[in-house]
Amino acid sequence: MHSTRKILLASLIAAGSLSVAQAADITIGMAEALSGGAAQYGHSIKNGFELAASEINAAGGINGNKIKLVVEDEQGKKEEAINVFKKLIFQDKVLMIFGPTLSNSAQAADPIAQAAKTVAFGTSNTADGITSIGNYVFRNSVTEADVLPVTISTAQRKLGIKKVAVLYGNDDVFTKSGYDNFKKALADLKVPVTATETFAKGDVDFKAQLTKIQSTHPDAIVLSALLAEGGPIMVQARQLGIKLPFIGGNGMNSVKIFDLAPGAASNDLWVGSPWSIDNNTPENTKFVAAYKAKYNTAPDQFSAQSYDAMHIAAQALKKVKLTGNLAADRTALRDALPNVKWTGATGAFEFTQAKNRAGKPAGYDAKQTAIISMTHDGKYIIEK
Ligand code: 1QQ
Repeated sequence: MHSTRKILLASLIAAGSLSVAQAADITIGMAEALSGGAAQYGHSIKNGFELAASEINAAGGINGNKIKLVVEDEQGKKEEAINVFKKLIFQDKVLMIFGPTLSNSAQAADPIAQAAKTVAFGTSNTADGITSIGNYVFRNSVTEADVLPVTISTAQRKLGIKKVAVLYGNDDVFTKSGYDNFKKALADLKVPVTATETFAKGDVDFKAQLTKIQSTHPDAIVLSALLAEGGPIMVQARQLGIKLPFIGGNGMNSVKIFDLAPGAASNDLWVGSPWSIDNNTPENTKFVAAYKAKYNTAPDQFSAQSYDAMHIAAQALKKVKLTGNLAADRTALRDALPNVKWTGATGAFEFTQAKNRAGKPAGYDAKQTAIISMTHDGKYIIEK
């Protein structure tokens, strides 16, 4: 650069009339549950995003622009998710939003992003129907509809289960959707259900349901729960002498279960996800090492999914020529995202377009292969 221009530029920056760093930031919103029961997931998710963003920025950013994350706590509550989405979209003027943590919140808040033509990208929403909201709604979390049939059939093949009892939360979008999909998978595989019991968010005593289940002599308990209830359910089952395997959904696939149900209480829990800490691909090995180095703890599938999601968004952003016109830039990012193919910590990834209730093309789901794992002595072990 010519030296007089350099001086002019420097004085403009000093005078505050031009901010090179700010002008070049790509502002991305992150709305996750960082307090309340779902914070068990939210913090892992936040860590994954921040790790990926720091890697991308350290490597020079996106076409020279740095990613700046605006972090908001949606508390795992749908009203709060709506508030936070509005703040990020209209006040912070983010280019896109990652989150929210729960499908329950996504179902409430994603329509705000859709109406504002701003991408809402979930990394942990697995219930049916989320991406039917519209074409600005994306997720890289594989749905319960895709994973649960594989979990059930693997457990059936390896455990020889003939009949199961079902326990699920009946007041949450994800736990209800998990129930629907478990029910369908069990019917498809002709596994009879000996009892179906329910609970609600915030419940702490599950002994009545577990005792009833015990009296029907199932070979396993199929559980659609979030950790806040799923942890105590496993503890109380073991206290009642129920040593049966549990077959869980996405909510039970977190290392936090080993804290919530310590020792043998968390043994024999079957779950499915594209990610496993023992999947020794170069991408995953690099992710696990980088995560451990930064956070001094092991990652889980929730951090792996958010880590990959940030890299997926970065791939799309590389193709977008940002103009500074927010509406145009938001739409250009939306248009670039569906074409991204990425191999990350969770393996090979691409999007597949979902349909809305009228059968018309809507948002985008993940196309990935599930790995089934079973817990033993504080670890998830791959079951083939
Ligand atoms: C959903 C889920 C939860 C387990 C996310 C934390 O899968 O709400 O869809």
